Amino acid sequence: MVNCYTHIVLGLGATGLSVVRYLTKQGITPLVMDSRALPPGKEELSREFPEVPLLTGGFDCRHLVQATQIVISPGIPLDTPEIRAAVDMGIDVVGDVELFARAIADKAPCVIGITGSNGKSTVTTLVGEMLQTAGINCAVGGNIGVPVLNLLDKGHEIYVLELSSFQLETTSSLNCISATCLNISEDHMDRYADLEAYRQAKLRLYDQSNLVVINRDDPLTAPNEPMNQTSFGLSKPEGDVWGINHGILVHGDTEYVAIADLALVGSHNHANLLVAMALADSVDVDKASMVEVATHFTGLAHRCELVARRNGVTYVNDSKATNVGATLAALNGLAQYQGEIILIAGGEGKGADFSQLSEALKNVSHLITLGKDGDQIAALFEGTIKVDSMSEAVEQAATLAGEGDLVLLSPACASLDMYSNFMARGDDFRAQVAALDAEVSHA
Ligand code: UMA
Ligand code: ADP
Repeated sequence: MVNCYTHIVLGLGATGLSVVRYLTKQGITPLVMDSRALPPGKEELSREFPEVPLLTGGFDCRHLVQATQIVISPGIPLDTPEIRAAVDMGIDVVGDVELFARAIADKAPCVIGITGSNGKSTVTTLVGEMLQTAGINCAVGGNIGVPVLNLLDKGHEIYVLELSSFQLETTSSLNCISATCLNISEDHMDRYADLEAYRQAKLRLYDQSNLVVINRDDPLTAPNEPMNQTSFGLSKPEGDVWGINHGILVHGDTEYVAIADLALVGSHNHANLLVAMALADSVDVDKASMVEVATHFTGLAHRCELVARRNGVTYVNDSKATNVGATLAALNGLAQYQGEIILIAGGEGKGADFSQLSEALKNVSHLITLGKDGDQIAALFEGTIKVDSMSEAVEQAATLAGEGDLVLLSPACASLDMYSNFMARGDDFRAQVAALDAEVSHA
């Protein structure tokens, strides 16, 4: 006979810890399980919650079958056999976002939800900044890095949430004021049967929103059936939707801000700004606040971030390009670049089909690959230089680059084969670029 726990938390990363904190606050002592031998939150759990038991190395079914609620972390697929069995038994299997949704269920709608394959963090941050500039007390969180349960009980009027397909799989009760699916391109193909299964996980957000903001330029973002909707796109708007007319971001006939005055560059960022404005508009943010942010926000770290100019060579860190779509956006954005482009790519491919990169690679003069699936990208480009480390990659790039050229780290892959996350990879790139200067000064 095993001890019986009504609540089980699966996964002990950032999410698992936030769930334990939330449940214990309500007087519930959950059991925590993680399939890893040494989950990242182990020390913090024993320090903060010594009374909460932790089982590692797998999910013990004897406990699972006795629970009334199982809260799973986004990194654990619903299809894991032990979880599937629990769902089939009728046990309430939810994610942290669903707990959050239930916790605010008696309030008026107060969530803006953002999903999509690329641009989520940028748009989430933009919306948060626009609301704050307009004097709305809002919280920003979710997949962007702050578990949603950590945002509760702090007196916020509006929650701006970045939501991943993983989180949406286990969420059904969010009652959003407005929500968007920014775009759909292949990602996480190691977890989904196909692109459509991944898309449907994302579109679950629409069923939980009073207004949906769809991307006119990406038919895959259209809802399964007509809804209360508006749209954004790079074309001139027809009617009361968001678009671009004669180089100006507009809402219907109303002009907001000229592209020439934006702090962000690249057409994908024009789209990001348009949808951010549409979402901010859904909570009555004034035009001046939107324009203020659009003209000052220069972008997040690790997303096409300029890290150095050295000997006339520009080094750009796009480590957050963890899928093919993001790298395509970076390369397409640089299509008019005058100098040579040296691309560093590769990492954990997550089952992606890299062939879509072939066309864009024609803009690249040299390709340097690294990581677990680097060879798959190397196969698309004649003369690829294969390396084993970031330091080698940056050294090779620096040797190849001349004045006016650009070295771009945009891996089209996740980082987990070599790093703890995309930030660590981007930081390594930056450090290796800085080390080039040290080498020169020692020479
Ligand atoms: N894992 C196991 N066994 C377990 C639990 C997790 O092997 O029992 C593995 C997962 O497969 C994954 C890793 O551990 O590789 C981390 O998973 P997790 O669920 O513990 O992650 P958290 O630390 O809780 O962070 C999660 C999100 N991570 C994932 O969805 C993988 C974070 O998004 C998010 O910021 C955080 O919750 C707060 O909401 C990160 C991410 O990579 C940035 N997201 C994916 C993406 O953006 O592409 C979806
Ligand atoms: P996410 O949170 O969805 O990963 P980010 O805003 O962090 O999105 O950006 C991730 C990557 O996608 C970066 O490489 C960035 O340059 C690129 N990107 C940003 N917005 C878009 C977009 N609308 N379409 C395609 N790529 C984009």
